[in-house]
Amino acid sequence: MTSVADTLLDSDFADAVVRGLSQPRKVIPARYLYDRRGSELFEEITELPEYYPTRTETGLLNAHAPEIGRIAGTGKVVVEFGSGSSTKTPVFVEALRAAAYVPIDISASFLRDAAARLARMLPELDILPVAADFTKPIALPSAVKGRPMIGFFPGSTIGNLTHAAAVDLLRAFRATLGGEPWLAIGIDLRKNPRLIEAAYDDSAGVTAAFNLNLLARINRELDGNIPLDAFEHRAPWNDDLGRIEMHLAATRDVRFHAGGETFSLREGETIHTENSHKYTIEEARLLARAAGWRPVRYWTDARALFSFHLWRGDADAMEP
Ligand code: AVJ
Repeated sequence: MTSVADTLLDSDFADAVVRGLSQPRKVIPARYLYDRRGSELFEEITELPEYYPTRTETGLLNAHAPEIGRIAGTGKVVVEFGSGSSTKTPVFVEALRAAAYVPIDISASFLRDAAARLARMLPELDILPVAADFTKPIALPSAVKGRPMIGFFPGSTIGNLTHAAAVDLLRAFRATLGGEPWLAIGIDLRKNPRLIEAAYDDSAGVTAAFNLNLLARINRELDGNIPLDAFEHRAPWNDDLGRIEMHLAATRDVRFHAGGETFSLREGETIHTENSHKYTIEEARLLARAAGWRPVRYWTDARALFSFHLWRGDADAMEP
C-alpha cells in the first residue's frame, strides 16, 4: 500500500539521487540505504561476528539500564529517535518504568510493525508512534506534552552525521523533548582501525550486499538501469575525520540512467553512501556540551569498544 508519506519519500529519494550523482564527488545520503530490504540486511549485519556495536551496546544496556533509571528517575516518557525495529527498547523502557513510549521513525511501515510487536511484549505500555524525520524538531503527541522526558538514541546512529550536523541534531532533540530532558545515547568508540574496517566489510559479504542494495533500489524505484556488476563495496577508515566510510566504487567506466537523467563514472570513481564517525570518550562529552547537554555518566565494556552515555539538558548552557 502506498501512503501519502511514502509518496513524498519517493520524490525525496529521486531528488537526492539526481542531485547527488550530478556532483563531481558523487554521494547519496545514508538514510536511503534503509528501504525494507536494506533494513532487513542491516538486521543481518547486527548479528555478524565482526559487527561488534550491537551486541556490545546490548550488553551495556542489560548491565546498566537499571542504574540509568535510578539516576534519571523512573516513570518518564521515553522518546526513541529512529526506532527502526526497536530491538533494544524492551530492556530500556522496563528499567525506566516508562509512563509512555514514543517511537519516532521515518519509515511508517517499520514503525507499525515494531509498535505491534512491542505491544505484544509489553501490553501495559502506552505506545504513541510518530512517523517523522527526527533531524527536525518534532511536535510530540499532545498526550505526552509537558511531561518529564528521556530521549533514547541507541546504535551509534549519531555516527552517521558529521560533527557539525551531530551538534545540530542533538540541539533538535532538546527542542523536541522540551523542558529539562534527559538523553540516553550510544556512541561507538575510536579503536584499532583494523577492527572497525572488518566490522564494515565482513567476510560473509552482508555489508557489501547492504551497500549495493542502494543501487538495486534506484533501479527498482527510479527506473534505473545501473549494472550492479560494475560496482563494488569499499569501506575505508578515514583517520583525519575519525570515521569509517562506505563507498560504491566503479570497477570499470560505466554509464547508466536513473530518475530520468544520465550519469557516468570512470573506473575507480566512487559514490559515497555512508559515514560512521567514531568518538573518544572526551570527544563524546565535548559533543554533548557543544549541543547544550551536560554529560552525567557513561559506561563502556571491558574492551572499550562502545560507550553508552546519560546526558541532561543543561539549563546553564543558556547564554547570559
Ligand atoms: C545504523 C548507522 C549505526 O554506522 O554502524 C552498519 C550502519 N553501516 N554497517 C553503523 C551500518 C554499515 C550503522 N548505523
